Amino acid sequence: MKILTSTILAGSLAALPLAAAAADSSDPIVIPIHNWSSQIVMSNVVGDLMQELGDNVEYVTTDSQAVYESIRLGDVTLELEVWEGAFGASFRAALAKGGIEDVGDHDAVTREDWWYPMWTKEACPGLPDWHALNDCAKLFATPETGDKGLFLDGPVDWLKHGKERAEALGLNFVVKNAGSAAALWAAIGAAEKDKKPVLVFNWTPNFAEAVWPGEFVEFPPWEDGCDTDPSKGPNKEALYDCGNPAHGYLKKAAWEGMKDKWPAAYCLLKKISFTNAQIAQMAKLVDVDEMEPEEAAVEWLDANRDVVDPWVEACKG
Ligand code: TMO
Repeated sequence: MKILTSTILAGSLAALPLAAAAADSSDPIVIPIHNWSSQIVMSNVVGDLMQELGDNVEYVTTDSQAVYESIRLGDVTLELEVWEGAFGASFRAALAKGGIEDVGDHDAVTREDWWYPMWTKEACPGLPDWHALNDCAKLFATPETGDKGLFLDGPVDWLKHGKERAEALGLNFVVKNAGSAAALWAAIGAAEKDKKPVLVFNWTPNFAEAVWPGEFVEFPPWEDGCDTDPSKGPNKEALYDCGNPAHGYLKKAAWEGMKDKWPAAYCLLKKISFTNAQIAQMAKLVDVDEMEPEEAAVEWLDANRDVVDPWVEACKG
């Protein structure tokens, strides 16, 4: 009798893992696409891998701040590039409300801030210290900015608070938002011919670092709360008087329901971790080699099967 019971028990236990390892839902995994190249290529790379796992995938173009609310509500399934500088605040706000999950960090270390190509420093040798900016402001002037310098910030949805920062630190600069990432590269390219000083928003990892050696302006270092507590940073009455984090994270995020609805794809998302070099390469295939993002993803995957195959193998149902 005892033997019989344990046999039945062992049999039912053995059957459990099979029952528990439910297949991924056939509903499409919704992957958001934003307005910078590495994110678009990476989203296609990971979407292709999820299809290799048998999943259906759908891409939607979304605002890069509003996406965190969409993930929380389950309308979008995941986000592959949560940059601390640009999206930390929106991500934290969504986490606090619930429904979204931190799925861990990429290996990559990120920075997003005011940046110049190296020839700029010949005209303004006090850089990268931000204190040098005001003495050099006229070097960055354009017909529209008069005596003030021009800082070309990123597109508005990256929420860099450039205007607030210029104000908080008393910078003699006009801050304009670029309409697209391409407008930033065009501004650097136009300045390159005559080695004209130029100050634009840039980030790493990116293709740009291999094309134009350059540096970030060293602003007062980021302190947690610099965007919510005026007492942080050197100006005790203003927010945004700090640089963005100089060693920022790059995270992955998911809707909380993803792990149960698409366990294999979730397993893959957890394992994914790209390096600075891998992400810069994704951007280069589009911004330098002028491939379409979908082709760039296929090309990148072909060259990096050794990186991704162990993740896919480990997550196959
Ligand atoms: C969000 N970005 C990486 C372009 O700064």
